[in-house]
Amino acid sequence: MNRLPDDGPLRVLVARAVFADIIDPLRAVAEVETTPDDAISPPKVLRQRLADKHGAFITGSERIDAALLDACPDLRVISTMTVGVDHIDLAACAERGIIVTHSPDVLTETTADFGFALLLAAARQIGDAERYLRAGKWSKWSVDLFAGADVHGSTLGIVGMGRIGQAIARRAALGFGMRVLYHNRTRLPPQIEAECRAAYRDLPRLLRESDHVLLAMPYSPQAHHLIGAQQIALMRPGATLVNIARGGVVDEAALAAALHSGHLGAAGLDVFEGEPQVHPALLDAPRCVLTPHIASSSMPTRRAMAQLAVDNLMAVLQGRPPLTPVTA
Ligand code: 8YV
Repeated sequence: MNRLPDDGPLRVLVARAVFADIIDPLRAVAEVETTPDDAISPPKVLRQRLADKHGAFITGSERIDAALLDACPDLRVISTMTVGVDHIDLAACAERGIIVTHSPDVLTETTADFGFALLLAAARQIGDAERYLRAGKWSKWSVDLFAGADVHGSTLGIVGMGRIGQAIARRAALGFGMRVLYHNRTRLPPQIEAECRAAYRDLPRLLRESDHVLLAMPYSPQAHHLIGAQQIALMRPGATLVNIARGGVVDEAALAAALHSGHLGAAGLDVFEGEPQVHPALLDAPRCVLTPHIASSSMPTRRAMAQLAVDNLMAVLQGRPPLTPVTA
């Protein structure tokens, strides 16, 4: 098991440029190597930078695998400023006694706001409409100009009913009078279902019964391309697909084809399989709102995520239990 040294300085890498005032207190407990240019270190460079470190502050852009860990014998704690941990090989960390922490809860409401914003923007074709106006194409009012789908009063199917899924369900049911269905690996206790006014469905049924489907589950190999051509075919003609989970959950070529063919009414995507590359067929798909992985990006929330990541790191480096460890 990797241990902290009894004497000698602790060393930490902050792998990206994050709020200096939040990072600075780390300097009281460790030597801190920062990344002022915000460059993403390629795997080999990340290995070199972490080779002599005891702690790492990372984001979703840094991939932590067994090969990297083998090059970092002193690493004791990895603190990621994300709720999702699919970029970290948790088993490899556990084998080496490396503690992994993440930043849940503080981003739940902001991310739910954004999921809802994407749903509204996609269903009401705000992206296409804005580009049309800016391109000088608006010459007259017409009866069906960007006539999209209604969100209020319709049926929302949420796939992944964790904290963020539940926060979206509350917005949908209480704010927009929607009927809410959900699918999750495990069914929620009845009182949470009642609180969220959400009814459980298996995935095929949820896809068949929903006007809008929103993906909010964690990524795992089992979730890879969970929504492919077959699943999209089950969705209602004119339905909306929103993805704030991870790009790999959706077969992007199949989704683009369903938008081009007109089977799907709209899509709202904040995450992509090859981020920051976007599948070219999505770039020119109609009725599709695309955003650069910003669902948690309000200033107060990004600061709270960074603060929690620092607090976790400090706790472990000072021999205290972490606030929000990742539990496998
Ligand atoms: C992050 C996210 O912004 O927390 C997550 O899992 O996907 C986003 O909130 C992103 O991963 C950057 O670190």
